[in-house]
Amino acid sequence: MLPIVRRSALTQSVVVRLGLFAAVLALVFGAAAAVGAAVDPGEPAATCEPGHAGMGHSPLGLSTNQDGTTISPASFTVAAGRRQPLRFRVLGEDGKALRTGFEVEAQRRLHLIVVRRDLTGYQHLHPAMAADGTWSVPLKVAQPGAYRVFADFQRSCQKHVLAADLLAGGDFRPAALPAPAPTASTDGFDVRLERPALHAGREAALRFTVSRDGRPVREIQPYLGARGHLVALRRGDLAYLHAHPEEQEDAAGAIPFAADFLSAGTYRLFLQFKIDEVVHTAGFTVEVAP
Ligand SMILES: [Cu+2]
Repeated sequence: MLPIVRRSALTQSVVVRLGLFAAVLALVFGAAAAVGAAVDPGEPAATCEPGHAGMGHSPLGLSTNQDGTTISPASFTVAAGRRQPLRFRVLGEDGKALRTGFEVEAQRRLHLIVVRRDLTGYQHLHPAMAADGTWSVPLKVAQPGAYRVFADFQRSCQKHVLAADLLAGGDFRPAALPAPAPTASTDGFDVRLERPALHAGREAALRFTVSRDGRPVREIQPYLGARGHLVALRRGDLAYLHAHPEEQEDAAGAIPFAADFLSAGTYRLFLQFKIDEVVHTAGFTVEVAP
């Protein structure tokens, strides 16, 4: 069900997967009962063939439209430094707003990623949809610049990533992309990325471990039904890769992913993980060789 970045265990039997799926559903609905509206109750989770949705070899997130759907923001500008509603619709082939058919994936019907085009200011939001099909979410971009907004959703087991630019006027000072490094620090945590050399089109295991003051942190809470959430964006065009790990536990407390980078280039990885009810984001730059 993941397009480009995906778990390696594709050989797992469908029976085992369905068992896991049922267990996850039970967790999801149990959690939903406990915390009310935290889990999107909209469309039922789709029972897609593993690895089916969006499996393909064209990059996602480079266009406002894909497979008959189009993102239509209410505005293409935003004021930096102020929280304001971001509104958009997803239009179907007839130009009308789609109101149904958004399948729950990673506990939500739609995931919204916002990042400035220099790959700073990453945000992961979950808009709500009104009855007329308008999605909205409060958004604050800290600094002026050109931002990219990605609407990530699944319809008919097909991954869609529609993207549009959102411009924040002012004194834009692009940041230099950090050099590749095996560790990143965020909110007092140190995150280490272990990986082999990365090559275009070749699956590679990515393994993240979290520590604080030199000691491993194993109390990583589920976030969107998984141990972590990972988005990779390609420098230059912000092509979009996305994954959720399938495994709930790793013997060493790590957060494992498998990534299949489509093409050579420089990518920025944004790992999100949850500890003590707070979601943290760590960024990594990686080079992918041909
Ligand atoms: Cu999300």
